[in-house]
Amino acid sequence: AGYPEKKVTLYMLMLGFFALLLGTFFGPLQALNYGGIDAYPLLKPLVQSYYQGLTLHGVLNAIIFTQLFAQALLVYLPARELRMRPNMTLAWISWWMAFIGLGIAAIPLLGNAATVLYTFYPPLKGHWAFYVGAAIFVLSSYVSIYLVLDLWRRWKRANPGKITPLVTYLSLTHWLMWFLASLGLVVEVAVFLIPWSLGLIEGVDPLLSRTLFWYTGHPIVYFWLLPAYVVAYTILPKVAGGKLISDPLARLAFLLFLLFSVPVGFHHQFADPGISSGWKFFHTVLTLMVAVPSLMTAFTLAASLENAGRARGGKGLLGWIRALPWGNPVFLGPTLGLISFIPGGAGGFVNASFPLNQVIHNTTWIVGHFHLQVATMVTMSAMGAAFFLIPHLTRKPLVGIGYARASQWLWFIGMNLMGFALHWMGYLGVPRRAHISEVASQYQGAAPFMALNAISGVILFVAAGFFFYVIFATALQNRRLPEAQTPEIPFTEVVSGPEGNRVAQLTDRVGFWFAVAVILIVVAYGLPLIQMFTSLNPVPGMRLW
Ligand code: HAS
Repeated sequence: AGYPEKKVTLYMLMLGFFALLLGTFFGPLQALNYGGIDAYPLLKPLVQSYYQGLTLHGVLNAIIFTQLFAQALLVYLPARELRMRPNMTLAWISWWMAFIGLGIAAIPLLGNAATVLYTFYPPLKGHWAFYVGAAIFVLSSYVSIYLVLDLWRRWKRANPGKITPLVTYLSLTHWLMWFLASLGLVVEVAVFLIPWSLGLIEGVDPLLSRTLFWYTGHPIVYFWLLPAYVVAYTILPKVAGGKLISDPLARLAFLLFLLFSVPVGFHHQFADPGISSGWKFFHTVLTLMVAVPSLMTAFTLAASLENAGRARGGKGLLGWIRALPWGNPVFLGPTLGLISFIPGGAGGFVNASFPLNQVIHNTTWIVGHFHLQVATMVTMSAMGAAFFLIPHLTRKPLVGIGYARASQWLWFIGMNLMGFALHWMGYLGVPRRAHISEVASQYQGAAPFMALNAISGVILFVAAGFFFYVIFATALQNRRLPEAQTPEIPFTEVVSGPEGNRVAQLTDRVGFWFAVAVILIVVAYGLPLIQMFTSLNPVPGMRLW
């Protein structure tokens, strides 16, 4: 009763998982399509086409679920850590904006009037209600940004000179990064797509729209990733039975994300004419920079897990791995996610390299990449978090721990098989986003991988069934523990803390680093955008500008 913010957090979380439930439903249909089986006619008249299903799948899973998870987790955790209450009126306003925005966007999506895929590239045009709903939904995240900024400022005022506590620091940098990152999408939708879909302007420039989209579209993947990293850095080591090795390294990784997440979008546009090779190369270099904090994360987390395994009595070179709590679903989600993130990240380097990208661009390779990244790493971390968050928020103990465990192993196996199959199919030239079922057999050599992809779709269907059973049965049961037995949030302790640490002190100058991030963006995007807006140099060439 003493924590009204629990309710709004639960509502955010459950709305997100509800979106994931609907969106996930289409995944196996997508996988079957590549296996040569078109199941979409069975859904008529509810769903008209493969492309409508794909749009629902992408929007609900990648855009809606991920944002709601961030809004639930990264407002609540800092509030808990600082022992402060977020502004409750605004917290509810953010939930209502998300809910109403989603509702408005859902009407054209379900009515097949916004079958524009989750990237909604012009000249594909959706109904105006889709863009307006999406805008309201995204703007609700601005309220979350304000909530965390406000918590942090109040805490700083009460604790002058002290270093921001870890979870709050990580959440704050995540939200500041998102503020900078989201501006491209906001401009694209508000200035171009809404007026265009209402008939107020005649047309839009596809290159400019794609550039604005990818300005947001790459950092958005870190907006999805960082909540999972917060779970991995600040919860997982404790759940594993150990401590986080280094608090300052975690801060440094998030600071690098603030600096380097945004100015990289051209790596999605290597194949676009109208952007010079020089700028594409510049963004390639920055893309490799933004992989550095993930490589640091791999080191810090592997060392922290080793610390945990040894604390649990694990011996020898690899014995510590066996000693980890492989039966605990809260551990399984983020850990299996991280393991999948290794091949996913390696594939990212292939994507980012200018020449190699030509081989795999617009093939199912990309789909394999992001299913390991967002559908495995991010989603499994959210699932693991749900297994402790829902009992914590509701005082209702987890129902069906065996199903919870099985859901994580099956999700991991299904996604990795699928990731493998999709990468290989892409390498053989199978296009992504293709209603391919009737001609699937014509792709020489791809048949075994297509079959594997379809099988993994079925495994994932079972995994999803188990997972949603656990969380909805937990949340909807009548049993409630007494107040005194409320499960605590397993915040981790650290081996080396921020006190007296120069790196931690430097990273805490948040205003300064925010300004540096702005400068980097202006350098990486300023001139190309001015050129596009003014059409001064529409011809691609080798020169930088
Ligand atoms: Fe990506 C396309 C490059 C990361 C998502 N990416 C996409 C798309 C999505 C996406 C959705 O350069 C498709 C968009 C569309 O529809 O067109 N991506 C990268 C690079 C990285 C990367 C270099 N991507 C992500 C993340 C995503 C995501 C994260 C979602 C959350 N991506 C690209 C490029 C394209 C692209 C091109 C465009 C391609 C094209 O042609 O269209 C890097 O940030 C990856 C760094 C990751 C690592 C891995 C570190 C490993 C860790 C785990 C350690 C494990 C431990 C466990 C500790 C370096 C941290 C140990 C456990 C024990 C038990 C021992």
